[in-house]
Parts: sequence; C-alpha cells; structure tokens
Amino acid sequence: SAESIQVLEGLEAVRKRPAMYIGDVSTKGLHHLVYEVIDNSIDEALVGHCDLIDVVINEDGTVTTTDNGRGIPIDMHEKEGRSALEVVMTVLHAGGKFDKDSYKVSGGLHGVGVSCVNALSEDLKAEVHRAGKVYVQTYKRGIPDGPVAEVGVSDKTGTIVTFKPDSTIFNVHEYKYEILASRLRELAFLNKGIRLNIKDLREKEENGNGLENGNGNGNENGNGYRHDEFYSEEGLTESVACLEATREKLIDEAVHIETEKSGVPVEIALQYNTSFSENIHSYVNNINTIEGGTHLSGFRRGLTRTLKSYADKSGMLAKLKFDISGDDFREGLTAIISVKVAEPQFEGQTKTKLGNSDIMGVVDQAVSAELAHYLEEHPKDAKQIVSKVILAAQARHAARKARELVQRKNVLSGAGLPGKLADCSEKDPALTEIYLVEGDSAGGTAKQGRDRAFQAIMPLRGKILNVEKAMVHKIYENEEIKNIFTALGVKMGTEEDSK
Ligand code: 0RA
Repeated sequence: SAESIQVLEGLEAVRKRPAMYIGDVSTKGLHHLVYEVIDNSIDEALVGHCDLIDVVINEDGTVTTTDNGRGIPIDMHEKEGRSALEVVMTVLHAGGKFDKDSYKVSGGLHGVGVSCVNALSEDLKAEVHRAGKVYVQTYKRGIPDGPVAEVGVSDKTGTIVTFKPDSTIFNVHEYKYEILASRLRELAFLNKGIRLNIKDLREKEENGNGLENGNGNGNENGNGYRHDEFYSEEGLTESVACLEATREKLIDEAVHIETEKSGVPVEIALQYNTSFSENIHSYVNNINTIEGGTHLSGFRRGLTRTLKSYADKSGMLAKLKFDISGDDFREGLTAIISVKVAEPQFEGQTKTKLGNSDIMGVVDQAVSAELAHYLEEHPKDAKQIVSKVILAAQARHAARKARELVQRKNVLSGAGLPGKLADCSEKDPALTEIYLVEGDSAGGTAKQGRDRAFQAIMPLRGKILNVEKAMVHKIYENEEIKNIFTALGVKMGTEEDSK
C-alpha cells in the first residue's frame, strides 16, 4: 500500500543519512542508539508509569533494555491498519502520536524515536508486556519479519528491546561500558527516583569482592559480571555534592530549587565554594546544553538580580566604592540547571543551545522567587554568599588596577623585551617558536640546542604561578607572567575591556 511505501522511504532515509538522525556513525552514534531507546523509558517514568530501567550489554555485543513502563501499545492502529507496536517501531516520529496529552519531553538530542534505532539495527526484537499478555515482533533493518505475535501471559507491564547495530552502517561496533554507565548515572541524577541498572555480560568482574563500583547501595545482582546501579533520591543536590566533593564549601547545604512556571518544570541545585571559577551545567530534557541558551541566561539574570537586591537591602554594599558586575555573582558558583521543555528548539554548532525565548523569563522568575525565599530563610548562608560576591568584586577591581599599571609601564618602557629572553632573528611570528623553560640552567642547555634563526628561549624562575587557582590581580602582578606577555607581544585585557 501507499502507506507501507512511505514507511520504507522513512527507514531508507534514516539508513541513507544516519548522521542526520543520530549525529554520527562512530562511537557517539552507536551509543546514541541506546539513549534513544531509554529516552522512551524515561518518558514513561516522567508520566509516573516507570521507575526501573535496565541496560544489559549481551555477550554477543547486542544490547537489551528493559523498563517497567506501560509497554508499547499493541492494539490495532486504525489509520495505519496495523498494530500500534509496529507503527511505533517502523514509522519515524510515531512515538508521540499516541499520547498527545501526556508529557512527552525526553525525546533525545535528535528526538527521532525508537524507529530510528530499528532502522539502524541488523536485528531488533521488541517484547511488550501489557494487559496480561506478552507480545513480540522482530525486525531486520527496520522491516518486520512478520506480524506482532502473542507469545505468553504476564502479570507485569513494560518493554524489552534487544538490538544489534547494523555493522554495515557503523564504523565502530563495540559498546563501551563506561560511556553507557556514565550516561545512566547522569540520567539518575537528572530524574530522581528512577533506578537505572547496567550490566556487562562480556566481562566478569576482576575482583569479585562484592564491592560496588556504582553508588554503593549494595546491588547483589551482578552475578560476578561488571555492573552498576544508579539511583538518586535527591537528584541534582546530590549531583552538585559530587562535583563539589574536592572543594571547600561556602554554605553547608546546596540550595535546591524545584518548581514549575507556565507548565515548565525547573530544577536547580547550586552551591558556592571558596574557589574563583564558575562551574555551571545546564540541561534541557535531560540533554546537556553545552552551548547554553535561554534557560542559562534566565538563570544568570535571576541569580544576579536576586542576590544584588538582597545585598542592597542588607546594607553590606554600603562601603563598596564601585559597582558589582554579573561575573562577581558567579565566582565560586557550582550549579546544575535542568528544565523540561515541551517543544525545544535547539540551535548552535552542536545543536545544544536552547533557543526558545519564553524560557528565559520562566527560569528567571523561578530563580528569583525561590532564591529570594531561600535567602530570607537562611540569613547566615546569605551573608556568606554576599561576602564572597563582594570579595570577587574587590578582586576584580584590584585586577583592573594592576593591569592598567602594567599596561602603562609597558608604554613607558617602550615595550622593551624581557632581559632573560634569548630572542630569535626571524620577525614574522608565524614562523617563530618560543621555548619557556624552567630556570637558567635549562635555559643554557636549550640555547645550545636551538636554531637561533627562528627559535627563542626564555628561562622562567622555577615553576610558574598556577593561574587557575590564583586571584586575578596576582596574575597581573606576577613578573614571570608579565614577561611572557611581553615576549609574546600580546596585550592584557578581559572580555569586558574589548566590549
Ligand atoms: C507509544 C505510546 C506509549 C508508550 C510508548 C510508545 C513506549 C515506548 C517505549 C520504548 C521503550 N519503552 C517504551 N515504553 C513505552 C503510551 C502507552 C499508553 O498510552 O499506554
């Protein structure tokens, strides 16, 4: 029929241009197949029908995912004239059609659904436990071997999918345990209350001492195989605690915001530490938005405005002689932001930047309301945070002064080269090399071995300052670093200066 021709065309499109649907045909794409299937299970969990997802890497390299959701519907699909299971497994984007009102948010980076996994699998078996029965359908490269078969009875519900990625499409064929496990761990933090297990039947655990390599909650089901069990009761708060494990905390407990604004669930956990760096991770529908987007902008705005307003009211800013900038509010901040958006628009180079403009206000308002509340309730923590912000502002101010001083000095001294630099004769920087070496004696050795036509040597006094850990003004005041700047002929400045 015309419809089955369309289905074939759909599957053929995926097989012809797999990268368009799953990113690429190497390691990333291969693992993406698993994510695509479990995204459907997560969707079931988000509407309250599933709390267990199991991933097994089988001995033959195939993967089996099991969930205790409702099971893919198996009844006749009126319009298509075949089982709903067959439609879900063979028609692109069919997943959402069945369940319009429910909250379909997961969907994966490319949101292509499980039919895409089917199209890219040599073999796939879908087993559904639903309404007291067990149903099975198998496929080859997305084409059903036959109709859905009723094969038994069951008192459970759920979906079990086993698939073998098509070796003629992928150029990498082996699943990496660590990659899958780390995604499951991430999903556990992002979706608290769901248990996600993984087991590798290819690998016996080396030291079968029963110690967990997961979250240590004593899963004894590994039977000697490598396995992990991920489950988070507290969600993002626990995740932030993990990120912060090696840093000195500024407040005892991470701030946890969990709210819904205009139908958009927003969850945020944040903590301040005594470092100077900013560490913010953002997610949309469980996808790490590494390029940020409107949700991140909304978070920044809400955070800045709320803290600023609290600081103003507290009177702590009275003695400050200059303005606080947005950056000052994020020094030493670690945060995870997770939003669930019904129709996300992903933009940017890697399609990991959220474009939906309404989400900015949603997150801004969520942060403002909840954080203001938190600050009122926790005056001690609030004071700690504001003090840290003031310190950041002072450091930034000191850094600017130090920088200006250095820049002025450079102008005065006619940008003379550092005394220790053994320059080369070539003047075109594209053709030259510079060796920064530790100490004068290393400098001597390096000089003997160099080609002075294009290789310059500059000895430094021992180990250089670790700028990752230093206050900004210390960097600008450091002689060795100033010398490197001069030798390289670069100017100092920040993004702020070039605006
Ligand atoms: C279509 C509709 C419904 C659920 C699913 C698909 C579904 C797909 C997968 C894939 C793996 N596990 C899955 N679990 C469910 C809605 C079911 C209903 O309304 O009863």
